[in-house]
Amino acid sequence: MKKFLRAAADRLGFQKVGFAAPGLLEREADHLKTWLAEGRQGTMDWMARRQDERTDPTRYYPTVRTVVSLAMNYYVPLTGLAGKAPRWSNYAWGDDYHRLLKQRMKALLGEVVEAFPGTDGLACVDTSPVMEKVWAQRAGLGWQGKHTNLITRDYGSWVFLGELLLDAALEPDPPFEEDLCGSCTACLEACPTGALTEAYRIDARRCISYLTIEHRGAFSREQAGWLSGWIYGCDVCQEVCPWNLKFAQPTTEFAFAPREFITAYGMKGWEELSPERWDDLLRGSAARRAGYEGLKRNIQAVSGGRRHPSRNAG
Ligand code: B12
Ligand code: SF4
Ligand code: SF4
Repeated sequence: MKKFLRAAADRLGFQKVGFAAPGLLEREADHLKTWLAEGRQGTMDWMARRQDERTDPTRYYPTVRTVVSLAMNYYVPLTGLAGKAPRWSNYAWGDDYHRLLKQRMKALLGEVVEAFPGTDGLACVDTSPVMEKVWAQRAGLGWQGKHTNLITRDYGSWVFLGELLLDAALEPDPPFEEDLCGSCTACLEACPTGALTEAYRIDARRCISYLTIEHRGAFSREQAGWLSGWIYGCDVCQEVCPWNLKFAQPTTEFAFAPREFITAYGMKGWEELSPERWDDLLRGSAARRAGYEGLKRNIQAVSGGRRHPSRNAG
């Protein structure tokens, strides 16, 4: 079944696949608890819910016997755009990855069920209570870098993660035990807001990605000054990572190609965005997550031109 899954995942456009035995994530549950107790999740209240399920897939999907971890490369080499406002993160240039990965994983599950009758499973991408980076590391796909993202040796960190929770017990792959960050601290130094408070620890409340995508409500003056030109997401800590500089490979997934208006719109175009135009332009895009009001708020903060005074502006 592992061989079958590997071949089918490859055919469906996943670059990496690995297998891990489900169970309680003791150490990570402690980290999550501390993170929440410190309020680092900001307004993401959903991160505090279903903690028992998030830290143990057998609580979420009791029949799970194997976590199949999958990664898909989404990198589009357009970093020339970086550095100039308005900035838009690579992961949201094309079609919504949630939908694309879910469809592919459901197809993968369908193939397994057909080939191995009696097997069942569940496809998870991002929104399920599953600690995806942790499972990817356990399944041998890569390691969690100091910027907290999962880095692979062959594609860097520009990969989306998803899991198939399978009810069939398969031999686990060796976990990725090395930490290949070594003495590098490039991401910690480059983060414009100091959101990476220490290696491997993020304070989402200061993270531009959180502020522009997940934060609900208006910005305080201080928050508005932190965006450093980004109106949707932030890639600074990934752009400076030597593993990305050396190993990033262009995606072959057409659906992730940038929508032209995102790369072509200047600040003025964004400032004039109406709700109708927003609805039209961002149909099927992950960037709908912030809502029209959220995106307008981000645009206003960036066009105000304020930058965080005490840090590298990215
Ligand atoms: C919440 C969330 C966010 C939040 C918080 C980010 C975060 N690092 O948690 C915000 C909104 C800021 C965010 C931003 C982004 N996200 Co996000 N996010 C998630 C989500 C839903 C949950 C992550 C989580 O569990 N956080 C809880 C905290 C506690 O975990 P953590 O920071 O990873 O900390 C771990 C370790 O660092 C360590 N740790 C913590 N404290 C300590 C202390 C010590 C001493 C040590 C040694 C270790 C340690 O333990 C923790 C548990 O393993 C996942 C999807 C999922 N279901 O898993 C996507 C996910 C992580 N996001 C993703 C992406 C793409 C992004 C962005 C790149 C998007 C963008 N361009 O704007 C940014 C990256 C920002 C960054 N530097 O992390 C991808 C990452 C893919 C990858 N290759 O890793 C995921 C996996 C979604 C997906 N399906 O692909 N995200
Ligand atoms: S996404 Fe941006 S703000 Fe968030 S930790 Fe990385 S560099 Fe810092
Ligand atoms: S920039 Fe350096 S420290 Fe940060 S994740 Fe990449 S290799 Fe690790």
